[in-house]
Amino acid sequence: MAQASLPDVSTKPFGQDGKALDGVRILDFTHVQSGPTCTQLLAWFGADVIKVERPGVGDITRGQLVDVKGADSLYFTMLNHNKRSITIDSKHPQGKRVLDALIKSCDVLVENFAPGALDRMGLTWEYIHKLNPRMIVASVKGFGPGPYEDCKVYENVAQCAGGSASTTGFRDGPPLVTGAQIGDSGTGLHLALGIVSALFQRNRTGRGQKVLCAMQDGVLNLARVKLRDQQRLKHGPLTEYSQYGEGIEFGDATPRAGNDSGGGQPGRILKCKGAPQDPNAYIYFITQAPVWEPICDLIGEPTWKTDPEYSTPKARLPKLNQIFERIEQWTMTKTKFEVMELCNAVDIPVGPILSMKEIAEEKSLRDTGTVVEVDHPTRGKYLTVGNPIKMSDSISEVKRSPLLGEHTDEILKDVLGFKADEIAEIKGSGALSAPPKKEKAA
Ligand code: CAO
Repeated sequence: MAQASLPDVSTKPFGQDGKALDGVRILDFTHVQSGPTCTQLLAWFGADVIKVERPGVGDITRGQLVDVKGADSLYFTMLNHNKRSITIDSKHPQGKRVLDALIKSCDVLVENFAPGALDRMGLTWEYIHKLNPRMIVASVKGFGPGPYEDCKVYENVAQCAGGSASTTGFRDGPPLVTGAQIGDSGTGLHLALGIVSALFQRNRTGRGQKVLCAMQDGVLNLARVKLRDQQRLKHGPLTEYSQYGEGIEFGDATPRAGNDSGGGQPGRILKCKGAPQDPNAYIYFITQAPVWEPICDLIGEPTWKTDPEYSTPKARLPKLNQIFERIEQWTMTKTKFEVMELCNAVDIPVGPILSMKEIAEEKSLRDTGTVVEVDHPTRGKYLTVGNPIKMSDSISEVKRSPLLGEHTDEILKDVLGFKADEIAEIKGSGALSAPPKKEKAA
C-alpha cells in the first residue's frame, strides 16, 4: 500500500488510540465453539459484536456442562466475552425485520450453522449481498464443497477427517484426538484471519465477499507437516521417527509418531522426579544436534561427545531408545522445573508438562493477561483465557459474556434506530421472546 494513502502518524501514546477493529460491527450468528472463538477474537480487537440468539434458549452451550446451577456454563462464558446479546426468532416475520436491519448496519455476518440452515432462514448470499453489498459473510462448515459438504461436524470429527487423528498416538495403538481444540478453536482462528483480510480488501473494492473455513481444511492446515511426511515416504523411511531406529518398516501412509518431535530433532517425553505417581511429572526433551555436548556433560556421559558411536546425529538415530533411557535416568533425579532450569542454562530446549492446575496458578500468565479472572453476575468469579494475541496499540480487556438477550433493547434503539412504537410492535409480535410454555395436560 502506498504510504501516502495512510493517515498522519498518530501522536497519541501507544494503547491510547482506540482498538484495531474499532468501528467494525459484527452480526454474530455463531454457536457452540468454532464460530464463537472467532467472534470473541474480533471483539477483543475492538469490533462491536452483536450475538443473535434464539429466544428462551440462546446458544446451546449456555446450558451445557453446567457447574453452577442457574448460571451460564463456563463453556459459554469462556467463548463469548466482550459481546452483546440480542434474542431474535429468525424465522418470525418481525424477527426477519430486525435481522434485515442488522444486516444493513453491520460489516460482517459470521455463522456456523449446519449446511443450508442460513439459506433456510431466507438469508442466502444473494439476499444479503443485495441488502448490503458491503457485507462480508463468513462461515465455518465441517467440510468444503464435495461429498461430505452436507454433514454436521463437531471437533473430533474434524480432527479425524483432517488427518490429525491418524497421525496422533502411538504406532501400535489406536488413533487419538488431541486435547487442543484444533477443529473448533483452530478453525475459528483461521476464519478471523479471513474476515480481517476481507475487511482490508473491502477498503479497496468497497464490496463484501464470502469467507469460508471448513474444519477439515483448518485441521489439515495445522497438520501440514504430516502431509509433508506422507510425500517423503516415497523417498525412504522417516529417519526421525522412533520406529526407524527400532527397525520397524514403514507402511504407505504417515504413521503415528508417539511423542517423537515433529521437527526433525529427536525428542521424547521423559519421566522426572515424582513420576508416574504424579501424572504430570514429565518433561519434553529435545536432543538437538548443536547442544549434544552440553547434554552429554549434564547427564554424566562426557565420552559420548567424541565416541563415533554417539557423536553424530546419524550415529545416534538407531540408538535413540537407549539414549533417551539414559537421559531419563538423569531427569528422574530432578523435578521438571529443575530440569528446565539446568537445561535452559545451556540452551537445551525442554518443555515441562504443565497441568491445567499449574497453568491456572502460573503468575506470569496472569501478569500478561493470558489467564484472567472475570466476575459474572450469576456465577461469580471464574478464570478464563484472555486474548493470546498481544498488540502494543490495541490492548484487549476481557469483559464478561452477556446474559441471554441482555442488550436486546439497546440494540433495537441505539444501533438499529427503531422508534418506541416500532419496538413495542416487534416485541408484541413475540419475535424476540420465548414462546409461552404449554400447560401440562392434567
Ligand atoms: N431463531 C430461529 N431458529 C434458529 C435460530 C434463531 N435465532 N438460531 C438457530 N436456529 C435454527 C436453525 O435455523 C436450524 O433450523 P433448520 O434446521 O430448520 O434450518 C436449527 O436452529 C438448528 O441449527 P443447526 O443445524 O446449526 O444446529 P444443530 O444443533 O442441529 O447442529 C452443529 C450443530 C454444530 C453440528 C451444526 O451447526 C454444524 O455442523 N455447524 C457447522 C460446523 C461447526 O461449526 N461445527 C462446530 C461445532 S462446535 O464448535
